[in-house]
Amino acid sequence: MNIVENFDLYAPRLINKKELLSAGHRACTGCAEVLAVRLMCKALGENTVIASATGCMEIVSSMYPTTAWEVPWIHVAFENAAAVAAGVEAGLAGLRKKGKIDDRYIKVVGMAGDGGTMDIGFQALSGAMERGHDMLFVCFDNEAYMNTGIQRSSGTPMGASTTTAPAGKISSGQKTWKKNMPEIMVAHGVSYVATACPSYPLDFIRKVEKAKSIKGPSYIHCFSVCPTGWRCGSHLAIAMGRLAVESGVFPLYEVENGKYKMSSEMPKKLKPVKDYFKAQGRFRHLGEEEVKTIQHKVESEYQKILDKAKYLKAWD
Ligand SMILES: Cc1ncc(C[n+]2csc(CCOP(=O)(O)OP(=O)(O)O)c2C)c(N)n1
Ligand code: SF4
Ligand SMILES: [Mg+2]
Repeated sequence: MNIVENFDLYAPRLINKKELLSAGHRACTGCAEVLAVRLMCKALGENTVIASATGCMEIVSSMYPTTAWEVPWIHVAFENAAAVAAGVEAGLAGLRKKGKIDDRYIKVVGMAGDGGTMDIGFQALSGAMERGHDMLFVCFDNEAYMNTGIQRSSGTPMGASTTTAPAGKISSGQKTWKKNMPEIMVAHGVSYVATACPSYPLDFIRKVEKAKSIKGPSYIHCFSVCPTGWRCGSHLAIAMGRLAVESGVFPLYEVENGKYKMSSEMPKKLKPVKDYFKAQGRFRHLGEEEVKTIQHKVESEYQKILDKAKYLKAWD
């Protein structure tokens, strides 16, 4: 039977049709981050409690007096999503022990942007992961502080122009390499760490389902294309995510109990980074030499992951 022609027959087995982030939110047109949140909710299902830091996904989903959330959802400060999620998890465990709630498994999830994860929320996340809470944390990385006006974060890639690291006569945008957050989580001994991108929805859902099944801490780093902040067409969000993966800028892989595995979505041969840069205004000022330096860095970082997963060099 042809899966494409008989999609309706197969789709229910692949994707939960129920929307737990409803339509009517206020995300920008073409926002890949809100698509990722939708997919995450589908994979998690109803027995979920989410603690969400201040950031785009909070701003667009909970404008008073409305909400797009169909699961229990707590809006917390910019810096403490992981601490609140850890507290909810401990509270639920206590209530269960006292027989005050039923035995149903409830997944507790903390979520934040790159700023709320890698910068100001880092301490809370590090503590929650180190204490081994039974929770998932998802970083929605759009590579800057977007909802407050595109300020740089430690997730902003080298060379990208932002309002606080602008490209101009005396500066060429971001001056530092992107913080490697998935590797920092691996170093915490987190049971399951994965990178994911909504341009690959089935891979994305599979990874969230996997994290849900893990008893203990898990972490997903989600590449979230932001057409507004990256200055690319809103129709390009899915293509941009694919190019980031295909060029090795954002490799898809997972680490289960320290064991690395490349995702099958990774191509045998990487595309040049300049193909990924081309349609984005934030990289438009970069010269040939700067792009070359970034290309080298991308290749060497990618090779490190391949080595850990014992793969051959992808561009050989
Ligand atoms: C202590 C504190 N400092 C600053 C702010 C203002 N603020 C709210 S969200 C935000 C940036 C969020 O960036 P990120 O976590 O990357 O999420 P995004 O908006 O990109 O989704 C800032 C600076 C705040 N709420 N609290
Ligand atoms: S600013 Fe970017 S991440 Fe935020 S809602 Fe708009 S497109 Fe999405
Ligand atoms: Mg951000």
